Amino acid sequence: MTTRREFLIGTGAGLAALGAAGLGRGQDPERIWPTAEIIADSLDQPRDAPFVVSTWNHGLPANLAAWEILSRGGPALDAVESGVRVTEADPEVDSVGYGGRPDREGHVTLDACIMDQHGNAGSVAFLQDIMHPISVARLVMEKTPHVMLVGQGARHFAEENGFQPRNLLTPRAERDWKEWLKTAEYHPWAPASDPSHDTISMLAMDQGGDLSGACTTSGLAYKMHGRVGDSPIIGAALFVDNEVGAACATGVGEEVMKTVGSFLIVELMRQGMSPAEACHEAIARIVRKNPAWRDLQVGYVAFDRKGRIGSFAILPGFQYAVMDQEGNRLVDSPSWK
Ligand code: SD4
Repeated sequence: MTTRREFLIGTGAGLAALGAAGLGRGQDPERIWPTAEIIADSLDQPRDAPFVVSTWNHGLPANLAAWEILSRGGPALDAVESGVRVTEADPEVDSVGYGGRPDREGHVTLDACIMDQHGNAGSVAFLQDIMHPISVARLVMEKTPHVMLVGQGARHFAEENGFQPRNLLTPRAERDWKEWLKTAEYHPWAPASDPSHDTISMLAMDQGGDLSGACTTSGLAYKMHGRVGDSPIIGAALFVDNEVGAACATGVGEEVMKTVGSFLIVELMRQGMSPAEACHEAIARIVRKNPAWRDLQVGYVAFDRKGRIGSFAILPGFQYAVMDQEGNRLVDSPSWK
């Protein structure tokens, strides 16, 4: 395995990364580079398009739907929309779309965004009763002069465009919510006991080399009514720049928003960092500022134009799914802790 020292000495990118990370006086360099795995990660090698990357293990079936489009030369934008629609429609996934956990008042409220190779973006937040917020976000991008619609306005727009409203609160989610109400203890920052179910963020490069991304979620379980997380915020949960690469997030949205994580990662890649290094630095920004970081989970995954993929999380347990010519597989992310 490459050691940290070999890496830093052996690659210009490593040195550039250390410089860009801006090691301050008194900062412990071991905390800036806590593991060697980020460098040893074999996904940090160039790969041919097309490929698709998505968060958590529900990314595996979502990738398959995206691959159906990518493998026949279809656009990355269609691929990411179709991919995450699989998760939105799955009642077993309790953190996205239908079957998502409600807020503390029992309402399932959804956030989503999408971004294409031209830098166009669309987003919906606090949307209720619509199964596929990602498709509404795409229509906001394509049919309106705006980027974001929220709440009732987003719902009216969806209905005007043929989306049928339906109750998204499944009996299972309702039962769990009623159980939660008995204590109503709210620890949104605590890592989920089952970390395999969370927001889906997906990034793809198509055969033509164009990039797109999508992100969709029901947000933090039992959140305050009206709370919106990072998932519909362009630059926070998702950012795509066709010249550089793409990045996306999962986890405690407040931390991602405060550090504008995905935009930061893409900009760090533009300055020469690898995707793994850039994800690591975005996590470092959270850890350095928030003394409570041990109780927070945030995970980032990103790729650059060469097809190098990288990730980093605050806590162990974050996984992402990658599909390319080699197949569809789940990858353990390195983490700070
Ligand atoms: C949010 N980022 O609403 C979402 C939740 C999430 O993995 O991603 N969980 O803050």
